Amino acid sequence: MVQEKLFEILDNRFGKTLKEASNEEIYLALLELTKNSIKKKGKNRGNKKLYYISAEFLIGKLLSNNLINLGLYEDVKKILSENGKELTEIEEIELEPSLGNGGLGRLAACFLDSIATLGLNGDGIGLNYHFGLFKQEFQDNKQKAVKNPWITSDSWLNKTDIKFEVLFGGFKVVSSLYDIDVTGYNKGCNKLNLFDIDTIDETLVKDGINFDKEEIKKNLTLFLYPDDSDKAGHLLRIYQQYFMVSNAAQLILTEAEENGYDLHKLYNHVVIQINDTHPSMVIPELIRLLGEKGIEINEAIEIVSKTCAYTNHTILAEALEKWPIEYLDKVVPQLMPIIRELDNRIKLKYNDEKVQIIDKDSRVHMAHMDIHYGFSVNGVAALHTDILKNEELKPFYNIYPEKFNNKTNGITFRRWLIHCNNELSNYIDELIGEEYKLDATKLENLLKYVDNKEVLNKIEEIKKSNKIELKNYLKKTQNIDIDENSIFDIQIKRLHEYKRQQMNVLYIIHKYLDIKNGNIPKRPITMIFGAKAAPAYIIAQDIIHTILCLQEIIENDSEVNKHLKVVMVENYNVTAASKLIPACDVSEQISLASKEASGTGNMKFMLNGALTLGTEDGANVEIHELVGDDNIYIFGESSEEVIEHYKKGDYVSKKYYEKTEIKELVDFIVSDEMLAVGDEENLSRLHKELINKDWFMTLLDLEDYIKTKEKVFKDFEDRDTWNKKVLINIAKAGFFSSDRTIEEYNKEIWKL
Ligand code: 26V
Repeated sequence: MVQEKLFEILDNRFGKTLKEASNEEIYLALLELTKNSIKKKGKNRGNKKLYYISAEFLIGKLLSNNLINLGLYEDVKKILSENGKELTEIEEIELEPSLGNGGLGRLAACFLDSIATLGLNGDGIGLNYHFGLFKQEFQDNKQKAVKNPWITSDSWLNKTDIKFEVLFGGFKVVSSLYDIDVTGYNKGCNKLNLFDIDTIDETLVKDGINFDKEEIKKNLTLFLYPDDSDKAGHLLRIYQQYFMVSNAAQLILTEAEENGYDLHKLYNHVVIQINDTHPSMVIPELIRLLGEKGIEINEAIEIVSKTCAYTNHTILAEALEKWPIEYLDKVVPQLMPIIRELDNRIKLKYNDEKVQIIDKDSRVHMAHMDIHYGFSVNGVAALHTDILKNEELKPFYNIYPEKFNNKTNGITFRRWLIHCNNELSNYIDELIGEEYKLDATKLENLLKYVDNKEVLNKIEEIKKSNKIELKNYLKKTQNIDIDENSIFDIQIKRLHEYKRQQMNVLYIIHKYLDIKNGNIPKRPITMIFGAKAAPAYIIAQDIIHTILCLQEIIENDSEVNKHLKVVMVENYNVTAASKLIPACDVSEQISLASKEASGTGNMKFMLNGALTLGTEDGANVEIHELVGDDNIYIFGESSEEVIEHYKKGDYVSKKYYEKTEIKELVDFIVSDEMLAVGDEENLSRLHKELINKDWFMTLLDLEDYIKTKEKVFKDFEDRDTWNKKVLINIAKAGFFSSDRTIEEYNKEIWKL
């Protein structure tokens, strides 16, 4: 069946057989075949619909995932290989959209997969950024950001004829709606709706990612998170956010009216999940639009409050959006009277400055609006939700204890096991059947093999073959050679000081100096990083520079390079993640306790049989509980201790720096070796930062980190015991299926 269809498309479009067709032609044919097969699948329906509004959807490439979800993957793979073609090579033709930044955007993509898989009626709403976040290149040991175009004439993107008008202060734009089909595994489809405008001018982008930020009609959807280090950048983000939510609100009301729903009872038919604060203006916008339809303000506020739910993804103060009234007055003057009214009601009721929407500096706290005027507030891991309740959002929790709830994040196993580690998932099928694909907790059936030497060896063999695949991938993409017999230790995530890549850097320096002193590790170690840094985040750029300099020094040191290798993967994205994760031995999850809301990479690594080296932070806490002390490596101060340090202001990095062992490592950053390959400005800025500030307490946990990591590497040598730990991690990963997370959202929040 599939074979005939594929042959037919190739013949009709290109007049070629599969054997004759190029990879590009095969990709286009598979795109058509997949889209046809999606059309035949029904759309998930229901009397109530979820709208998941998010500034980010980090969907990754879609071909293989859609094939898996449609049940065509194995057939297509086989047909291709019978004709001398490789699906993995066809996959390379597809461009990866970078419509997301990190965890928050990837979570939204996993959620769409699970919502569709569970047959739930729910669509995503976001923006169609032409150049996404940015593409990372390395030049002179530094990150260079360039545009990442991904929209091609034949793609997953469908243009609809839906258009809305969006009014900004002083001018109006007309939107166009595009959509991408979201295929559920075995079940019906949903949509990811992406709004855009037709007047975008891609030629505005000249050097790198710089463009004229004032020309809103031409630049509105060029980039995600355009550099917001200045006022024009902030204003552009508000334009984007309002454009997203005004379109969302209009789409929601249009669909409700088409379905004949009573707008007075909108909450019986619609639920809106506000993904972090970027879509928060949907609250005043919906109130405004209901007002235009003749619903008076008290009722409109009540309707909207029963319709909207908010997810918090971070406790970092700088990421909690507070927009100056002056900016909102300029961009969305029609919303300000409503926001003022919402704030007045709170000020009349509560005499506590901490819960006001508009503060004394005339800034609008978006999260505060969400909490007061939404019916649910959730954190993304148990510890994170506890911190929200007891620390960050405590005054709100005191007012609305019933609104607060936890939804521990999850990942879709279709992408993060079946696709990225097909060999392992096929082997798991053999061992315990396929039930786990729809009920992930069934992975626990693997536990009966914990002492089965044959199974453990096979799992080790699969890991080895994934390591070889990664080796080939890095050779091809970056011309870097790595040794598959070394330990692969991987830290991949956005670059941020709280995630403490710089602590890992200090470990590498420790190891480098140790090897120089003649302490040769039993087995070579490959330390792999992948991370993009926000272009305006200076210290993050400095950390990337430091990693790249270390990579160069170690590579060129013949005494050391046999035992230690540093690799910084260029342009870390979903595609790279799917090569890196299955090949990993040690998963670095080393954020300062209390700061990582959840993490989801930690779950992907666990599922693919890497052991976690981590702090008691985010979902690491839950991983620890699931696998037990023997199957994870935990170090560092607890979140309670860290929070105490912040309260007392008693962490002084200099005190730690003065210890000789630590001083030596920190000072290496500005050593002659480093200065010979690096830039003094960057290196000494990081050096000073660590000694004089170190806001995220790198030096606090450094010694414990080094000690624990040494134990990890030592334990790796006992292959049987290690493999047993690996198996236990895989078996216990079922809890982190996003199907479980979405079932909880639906049962406790959405009630679809
Ligand atoms: C905020 C800002 C504000 C400044 C401009 C750039 C920017 C970009 C993104 C954000 C939102 C950050 C929130 C976020 O990504 N949180 C992550 O969410 C994941 C999914 O819940 C979670 O696993 C990660 O721990 C959390 O950091």
